[in-house]
Amino acid sequence: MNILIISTNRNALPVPVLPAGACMVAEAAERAGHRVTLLDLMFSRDPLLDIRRAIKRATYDAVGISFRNIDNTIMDQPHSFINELVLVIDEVRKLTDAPIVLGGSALMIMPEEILRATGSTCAVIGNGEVVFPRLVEKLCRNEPLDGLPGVASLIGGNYRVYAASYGPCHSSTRPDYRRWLDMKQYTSSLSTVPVQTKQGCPFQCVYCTYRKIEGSTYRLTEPKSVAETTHIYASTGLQNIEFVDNVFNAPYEHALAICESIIRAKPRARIQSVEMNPSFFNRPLLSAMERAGFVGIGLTVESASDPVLSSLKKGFTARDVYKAAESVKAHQVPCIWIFLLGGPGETRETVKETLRFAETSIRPQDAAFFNIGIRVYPGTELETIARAEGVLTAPEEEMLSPQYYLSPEVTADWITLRVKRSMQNHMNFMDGTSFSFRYLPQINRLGYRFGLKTPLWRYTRFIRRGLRSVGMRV
Ligand code: B12
Repeated sequence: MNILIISTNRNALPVPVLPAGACMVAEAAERAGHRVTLLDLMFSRDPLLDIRRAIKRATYDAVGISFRNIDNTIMDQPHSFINELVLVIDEVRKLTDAPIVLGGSALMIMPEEILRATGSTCAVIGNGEVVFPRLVEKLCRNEPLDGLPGVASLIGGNYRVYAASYGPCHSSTRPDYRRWLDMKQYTSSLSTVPVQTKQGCPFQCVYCTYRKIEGSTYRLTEPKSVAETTHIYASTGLQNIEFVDNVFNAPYEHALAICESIIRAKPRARIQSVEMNPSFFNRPLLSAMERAGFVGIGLTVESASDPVLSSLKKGFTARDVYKAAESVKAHQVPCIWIFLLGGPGETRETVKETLRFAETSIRPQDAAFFNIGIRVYPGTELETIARAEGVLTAPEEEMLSPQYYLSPEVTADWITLRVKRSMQNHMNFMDGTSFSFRYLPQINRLGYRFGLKTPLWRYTRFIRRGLRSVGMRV
């Protein structure tokens, strides 16, 4: 069969990300004997024209659509990507009768709402590379989809989902990105090459969608295979690798074993992971990470205040956050600290507590990112809390448009003011406005041209100073 896969993500903030999932699905469909074309819209100047050209070039039996982001999750500058998706699907439908299958992380968060919003009938929940090849066979033979795990359908207004299909971790398949994507564009935008060392997330954070996307039990990739993948990418010129796990350092032993395998394999890779949990974080792990070639890490702590950490169900305490800072200080590797202010239980006092931590414990050469307000997704515990507190009144079907939780004890203006005040004295601090700063793509490209290496957030204090010297209020 002849299959077209379209990766719809065009968001270049804070950096363009490679459509790893779409590439994996494309390769899996090819292994199943199909002919596959992948159209990546990331750098397209005219996406609808490119779609028209691609579809006129061949007759397709099925079209897969990859949808990564519903919105940018930045409360004071919200941007939804749903309309772009609707335009893409409408265009495809005008040009071909081939069945359309939706997939991607955003799709899995709100499959029914997205099927309804786009007038589509079929989507994949779980590992696309396992489900998609089976699904297209059935679609093309006009067989009923009943009972196919990992398929959601909306037929005659009735939504049905057959149990999600979470297969074994797929990172042993390593997409040949150079074959599918314009890697020159990604490299010169300082994008990193995504690699998953595991799937599944057993943590219970009240706001999170990861369990919905990847399931709640770990499927670990063999450390040796992760090291091999890293080696293969690095030796073909793709040195900037990012481990895109939900949490890289849990299970702790797995993270350690990966570092040890990489140390043995000696790839010339520059590795990052910005999803680390302070509970499983110590100096032996950091030493191993440094020896393995980590050039940037991120601690997603969200808060440094116990009442907030407890109501977010983060599973660690402010003491763990302070301890993690001590470990970071004893090492060289640059670290970005990620905070989420305004969650349940947040008060002026708890915000001050978190900012006090950031101001006193984060090294000037590191960075901090403060997000204000938490995107609420249907089915999460945060949705229940938000409804009980009267913070959220929109019905579930309207939650595709960005809905945010903010603790009734604080206002967005007050938190923003406090964060901005802190940013005045700490040039290495950023807020949502910095992350959605519209010149970021140009800054990334300029950085690349001047030979700067990713992660660019290492240079936050210099970039902010530079931009302020030309009158920008960043
Ligand atoms: C790592 C990560 C990042 C890294 C990416 C680094 C990199 N080099 O790729 C960074 C930190 C840069 C990042 C940034 C952002 N991220 Co992010 N990120 C993730 C995370 C944790 C993993 C993504 C990943 O690579 N997965 C591995 C790949 C292989 O999986 P996949 O792409 O989902 O593909 C599988 C399936 O989706 C499916 N599939 C995919 N395509 C297709 C197509 C078809 C046809 C089919 C059938 C199936 C299918 O099969 C694939 C293989 O199994 C996810 C959460 C998650 N667990 O998914 C959030 C997530 C995708 N991010 C999210 C967001 C919001 C963002 C930002 C907008 C945040 C911000 N304000 O800046 C930016 C956007 C960046 C951009 N340019 O688009 C949200 C999106 C939800 C939403 N609200 O829209 C998520 C889901 C997290 C969340 N909040 O719930 N992110």
